[in-house]
Amino acid sequence: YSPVQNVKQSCFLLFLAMFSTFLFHYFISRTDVVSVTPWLAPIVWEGTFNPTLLDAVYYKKNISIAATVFAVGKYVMFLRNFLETLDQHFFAGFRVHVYVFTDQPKEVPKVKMAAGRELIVQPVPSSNRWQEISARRMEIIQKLIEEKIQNKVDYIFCLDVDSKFHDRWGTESLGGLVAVIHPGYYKNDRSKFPYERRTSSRAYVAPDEGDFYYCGGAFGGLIPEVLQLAKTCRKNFEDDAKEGIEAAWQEESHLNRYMWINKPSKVLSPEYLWQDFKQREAEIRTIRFSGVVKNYNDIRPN
Ligand code: UD2
Repeated sequence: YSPVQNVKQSCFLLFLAMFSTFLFHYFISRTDVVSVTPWLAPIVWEGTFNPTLLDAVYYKKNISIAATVFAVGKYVMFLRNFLETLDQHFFAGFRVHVYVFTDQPKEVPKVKMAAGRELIVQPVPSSNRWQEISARRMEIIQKLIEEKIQNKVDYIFCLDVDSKFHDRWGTESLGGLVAVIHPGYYKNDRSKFPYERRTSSRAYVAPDEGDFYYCGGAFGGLIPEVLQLAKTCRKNFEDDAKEGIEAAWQEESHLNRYMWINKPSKVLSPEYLWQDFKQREAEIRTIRFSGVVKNYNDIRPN
């Protein structure tokens, strides 16, 4: 070897090492956000996982996933966009069963799903109180799991219909119990979270308690874990109702209480439920799923 060639080769290797470190830090690890909870559950952000590797792991397991969505009253108008974008981005390439609960089965758009994916429409009663529609979801999810899907699917995600997908939501989101950090409060101190603060409610969370404020509009996990969550939230909601109490944010308040006691094993960043009316922040490198802008007065029954 000539000394010049040696120096050239060392420089090249040094450049390669520096470049791969840069790539790793930029694409695989994040230093601008918290990516693990104090109980060592991952917090999933773009750049903290390798999608190809994860998909390969789960393809081998031949998993199937259920998604539930409710479209009661005027909310049927959101279904087409929700379903079309779900088919494109939600567990693309995996077996997915989408359960649509509605009071108007004939109005459900006939969206053609990709191979291996199915759309199942289930009738539910209408209601003239939006709070009841939102809250009764836990009861219906409990029944769906117990009566239909317990031995059929591995994971379930329960999603708000007034939303759409924009980017991958896939195997990186899988876990025993999965919660999504609410985009409205992720920068706030926990004393500011809109938990139920009345001690008389079963959803009560004290000012010095709580980890994150989670969304009611997206949660999931393994079937037995979500069954336990749905059963508990439903019972607490109903027991509160018998005493004339409705938690501040209905089932979202009960879900937050549940997640404080039963820590989620995976936490999804606000990329997994952004709100279209909010300006995108620097740490949000991608928006995977977001709530569309809506006028409550036009669409809610009360
Ligand atoms: C928040 C939560 C929502 C729920 C609610 C509780 C997010 C992004 N959203 O949203 O999940 O916890 O607070 O108050 O975390 N629905 C109907 N018909 C109706 C009313 C509601 O089908 O007339 C269904 C529909 O699937 C909708 C969901 O219930 O997506 C939640 O209702 P919302 O979107 O009006 O609640 P919102 O935006 O206050």
